[in-house]
Amino acid sequence: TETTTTTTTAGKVVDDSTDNVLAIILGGGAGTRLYPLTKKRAKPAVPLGANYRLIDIPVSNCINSDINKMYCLTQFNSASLNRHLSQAYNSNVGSGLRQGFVEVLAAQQSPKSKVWFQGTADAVRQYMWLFNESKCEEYIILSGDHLYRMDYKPFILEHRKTGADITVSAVPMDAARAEAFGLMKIDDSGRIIDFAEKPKGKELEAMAVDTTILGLDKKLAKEMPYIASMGIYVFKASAMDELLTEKFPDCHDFGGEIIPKANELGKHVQAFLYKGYWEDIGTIEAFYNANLQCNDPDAPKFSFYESGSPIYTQSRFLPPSKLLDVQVSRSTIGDGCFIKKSTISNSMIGLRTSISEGCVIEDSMIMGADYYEETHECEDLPDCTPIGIGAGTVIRRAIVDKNARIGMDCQLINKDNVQEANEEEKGYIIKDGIIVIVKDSYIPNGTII
Ligand code: ADQ
Ligand code: ADP
Repeated sequence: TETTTTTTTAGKVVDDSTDNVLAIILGGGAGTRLYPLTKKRAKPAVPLGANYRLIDIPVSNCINSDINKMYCLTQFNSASLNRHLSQAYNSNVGSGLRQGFVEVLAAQQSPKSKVWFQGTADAVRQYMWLFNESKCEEYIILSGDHLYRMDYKPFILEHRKTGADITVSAVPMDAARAEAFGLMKIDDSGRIIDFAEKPKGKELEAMAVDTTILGLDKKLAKEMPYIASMGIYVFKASAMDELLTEKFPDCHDFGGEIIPKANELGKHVQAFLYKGYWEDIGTIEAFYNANLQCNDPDAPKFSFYESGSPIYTQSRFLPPSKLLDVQVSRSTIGDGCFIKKSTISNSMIGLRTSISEGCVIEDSMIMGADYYEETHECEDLPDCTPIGIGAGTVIRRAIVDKNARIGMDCQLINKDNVQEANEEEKGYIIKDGIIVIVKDSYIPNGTII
C-alpha cells in the first residue's frame, strides 16, 4: 500500500501506514465470568448479536483499520473457533496484496511453560518469539470480550506522535463502575502519571480526577470523575520485548502489573481518549444487556451495520428467516430461522432458531443452532424433542445457548426470582437473575424454572 505521512505540530513526521502493526487479541482466560457460555467453547467463539461471534468485533475493527495481521490467544483451541476464523476471514485478509492472516494460538505445553497461560502478559510472553518474527514495529493488544466499533488508526497515530512506549486507550467512567477497571491520572500532555488496577475504598477515591482535562463539560465531569483503561494498548515492539522478557519476566498481567510497573520504571506511558460507545461484555449480565440494548428503538448502543465499517462474520449461505403469523417487536432475527405463530419481544434470535407455535419469548437471547438436524436425531430422547423451542413454551429473561432442545409447554421464567443457582445437571444455571440454558442441553416437556 501507499505510504503517507502526517506532520505533527511539533514538526515530527510520522508514518500513517498500519502495515507494520500486529494485532494480538486476548481471547480469554479461565472463562469463569461468562460460564456456562464458555463451557464447551473458547470465549471468542461465544455467539453474539444473532449472526456473529465475539471475535468478529476486534477482527472487524482491525480490518476496518487496515490491520491485517492478527493472532488470537486462547486457553484452548476450539474447532469451532478455528473453523469460524478460517471460513470468515482468511480469504479476505489473506488475499491479494494484503498478506494478512487471522490465527489462533492456544496455550501449549513446552519445556518452559505450564499448560495454561498464567495471565494476559504471560500469554503474550509465551508467543513473543513468533510475534518478533513478524518484524512489526508495534503491537496492538485487544480484548476478545468488548463491544465497540473503533478505528484504531487515530490511536496508533497518537502513539507515534507522542513517541510513547505504551499507549492505553481510555474512557471517562462513573464512580459506581470505576472499581472494575484500571484507573489512571494523566498530566496536561496526556501522559499517565499514576495507574491503579481495580482499586477499592480509599485507593479508589484517590484516583478521582477532574475529567474536564479530557474535554468533558463541568456537569459530565462531575458524573464521570475517573479515567478508566479499556484494556487496549499499543506497544512499541521493542518496549514489549524488553518489559516482558528482561524487566518483568515474572509478571503475569498487563493491567495489574506491566502497565503500572512500566510507568514506575519511567517508560513513556500515554493515554488516548476514546469517545464512542464501548462496553466490556465479559460477564453474563453485561453480555445479556449489551445484546438486548442493540434493539433499543430510540438509542441503540451498538449497530452491527454501518456502511464503511461493517462487522464481518462467516458467510453461511443460509435461507432468509421465515416467520409464519409471528408478532415481533424490538427484536433482531438472525439468518435461517423458522418461527410459527408466536410472540417475540425485546429479544435477539440467533441463526437457525426453530420456534414452534404458541411460544412467548421476552427479553431473551436465543442463540440458535449450529446445524439443521435430520428428523431422526432426537429419536433416543423421551418425546423426541428436536433442537429449538417446543410449542406453548414461555421464555423470559434468559439466554438459551446453541443446539438446546427445549420441550413443549415449558415455563423458563425464573418464577421464584432466584439470583444465583447452579442446576447444570438439569441443563441450566441462573446468574444475576438471568436463566442460562447450557449448550446442547435437553429441557423436557412441561419444565418450569
Ligand atoms: P480485565 O478485563 O478484568 O481488565 P483480564 O482478566 O486480564 O482483565 O482480561 C483482559 C482480556 O484478556 C480479556 O478479554 C480476557 O478474556 C483476556 N484474558 C485473560 N486472561 C487471559 C489468558 N490467560 N490468555 C488469553 N487471554 C486472556 C482489563 C485491564 C483493566 C481494564 C479492563 C477494561 O486489566 O485495566 O480497565 O480490562 O475492560
Ligand atoms: P460452538 O463453538 O458454536 O459451540 P461447536 O464447535 O461445538 O460450536 O460445534 C459447532 C459445529 O459442529 C457446527 O458448525 C456443526 O457443523 C457441527 N455439528 C455438531 N453437531 C452436529 C451434527 N449432529 N450434525 C451436523 N453437524 C454438527
